[in-house]
Amino acid sequence: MQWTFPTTVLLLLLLTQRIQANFMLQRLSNLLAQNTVERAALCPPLFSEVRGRCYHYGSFLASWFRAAEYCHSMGEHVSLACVDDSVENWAIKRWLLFNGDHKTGAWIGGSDNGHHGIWAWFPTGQQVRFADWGPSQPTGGDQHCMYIVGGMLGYQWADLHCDFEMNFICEYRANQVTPWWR
Ligand SMILES: [Ca+2]
Repeated sequence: MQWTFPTTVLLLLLLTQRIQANFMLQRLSNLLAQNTVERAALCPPLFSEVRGRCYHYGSFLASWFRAAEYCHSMGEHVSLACVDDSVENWAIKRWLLFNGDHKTGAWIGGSDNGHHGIWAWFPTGQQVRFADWGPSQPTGGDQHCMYIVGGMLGYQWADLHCDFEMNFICEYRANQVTPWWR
């Protein structure tokens, strides 16, 4: 094979990108490992460590607001769970599959109360960026509270009337984020 100039440049470019990607992956996995160790040690009693975060499964039925109040009563920095990204979403789904009640859903911290159609995480005020709405969800209308659908429906998200009573998920330190600005 003739090593023409463009071929050599292309090969060098590919090689550089591969080295960079490997380096970034290594750094990311180091960071995740560090984070997991640090946070795991910080889970308070009654909370389960799930991929470096701490959750409590509220196994009695409550409205969304009552569930939020119960989470707050568990201590400082505890609120309804906020699902920040697909990694956390998958971790929670898997955890629910083994630890949740399949006959009911689980409230989480998303709501469009008072700003209909704009979903935000109530514990943090951050708008919902990553989302995992189930088919035809959110319904809208007078359904303003977010939950993870239970059973065999894939644990995707849906909205429902906030006064419906179901199980819920509290998260420790869900609200430790950068303050948002309008
Ligand atoms: Ca709905």
